[in-house]
This record gives sequence, structure tokens and C-alpha cells, in this order.
Amino acid sequence: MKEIEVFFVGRANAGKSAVLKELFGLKTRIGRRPGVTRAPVRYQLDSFIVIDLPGIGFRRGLNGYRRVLSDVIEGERHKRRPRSLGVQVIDGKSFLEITERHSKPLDVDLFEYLLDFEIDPIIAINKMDKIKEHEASLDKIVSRLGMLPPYKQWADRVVPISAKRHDVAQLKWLISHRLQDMKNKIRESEVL
Ligand SMILES: Nc1nc2c(ncn2[C@@H]2O[C@H](COP(=O)(O)OP(=O)(O)OP(=O)(O)O)[C@@H](O)[C@H]2O)c(=O)[nH]1
Ligand SMILES: [Mg+2]
Repeated sequence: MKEIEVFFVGRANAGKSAVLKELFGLKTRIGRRPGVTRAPVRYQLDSFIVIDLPGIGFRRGLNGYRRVLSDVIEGERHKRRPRSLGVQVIDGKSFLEITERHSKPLDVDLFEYLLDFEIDPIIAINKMDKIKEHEASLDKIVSRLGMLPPYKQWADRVVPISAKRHDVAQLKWLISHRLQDMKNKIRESEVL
């Protein structure tokens, strides 16, 4: 089971590395400017591997990013047993600002891209400490991602967090829950 990979994707500066530090106490590189994580960094934990990916949107759009992602998820579509779990980290504040300007956040394209690969990512909406009116904002974000509000009905997929406030417990729970599901499926397929 140790080969299960949990990879963290999202726009540059969304807080992926900060979230990983909070979740697992990893010594990730965190920076105020986008483009801090330049290449995928793998960490072997006790029962799975964590991958901190570079952010999308820094020097490369989704097209350039596909190459980075393909290493991680290539072939996943054709595998009978899922081996990787995606966590898409979104900067909630910046997502809302982009949406208010009537632009399409790159996060939406990335989410659709992952779904195309049959990867159903956990969506961690980060920087909640910078957002007012939590419920209305989260409803807006899920609806822009193509899910029907209220966001609460997507509790098995969407989780608001704040790495800054050390508020990531719900995300940690969701990850371990999904991992348990994956492990059960792997076990079942090994018995068959
Ligand atoms: N206010 C606030 N700031 C945060 C939060 N999480 C991360 N940050 C800040 O956001 C900035 C970017 O954090 P990183 O973890 O380096 O972001 P990243 O997504 O790994 O960025 P790249 O490696 O460039 O893709 C840093 O200044 C963090 O301190 C949060 O929950 N709230
Ligand atoms: Mg990073």
C-alpha cells in the first residue's frame, strides 16, 4: 500500500506547500511569490507517498502543466486499480476575484482536466481566513466549478481550509477516508 501517491495540484501560490506542511509536518518550501516549487517533490510517509507539485499558471498554462501532471497521472485512466489521489488546492480569495472580473479561473480548467483523467480530486479551498461570508463564497466557488450549490452537499469532495490558521483537520480526515476506500478496493481486487 505504500505506493499510493497523494499529489497536490493547483495554481501557483494557492498554498499547496503550506498545506502540506500543516497536514504532515513536512519541510516544504513556501514563498510569498508564485513559482516557489519548481519541480515535483516526493515525500515517503509511513503509509503513502505525498507529491508537492509546481503551481499551474507560473510561466506555463495548463498546456505546459500537462507534462508535469502526466508523470503523476499518466496511465491512471487505464489502470484497473487506482493508485493515486489528487488534492486540488484553490486560493479561494483569488478565485472569487477572478470570477468577479468575469474571467474563468485556471482552477476550473484544471479541475475539468483531472475529471477527464477520471481523477476525482478532493478540492481544498484554502485561504479561508481572507474570505468574508464563507457560505455564500463557497457556494459561488463550487458553482463556478460546475457543481450545484450549496457547497455542503459536496462535503465528501470540497473542504474549506486555512493553512495560515492551522485549520486543515477536515482535509486530513477526508484524505485518510479516501485512502481507506482506495486500500479496501485494492484489497478486494487482490482477493478476486
Ligand atoms: N492568508 C493565507 N495565506 C496563505 C495560506 N496558505 C498559504 N498562504 C500563503 O500563500 C503563499 C504561497 O504559499 P505556498 O505554499 O508557497 O504556495 P504554493 O501553492 O506551494 O506555490 P507554488 O509552489 O509557487 O506553486 C505564502 O505566502 C503562504 O504563506 C492561508 O491559508 N491563508
Ligand atoms: Mg509550492
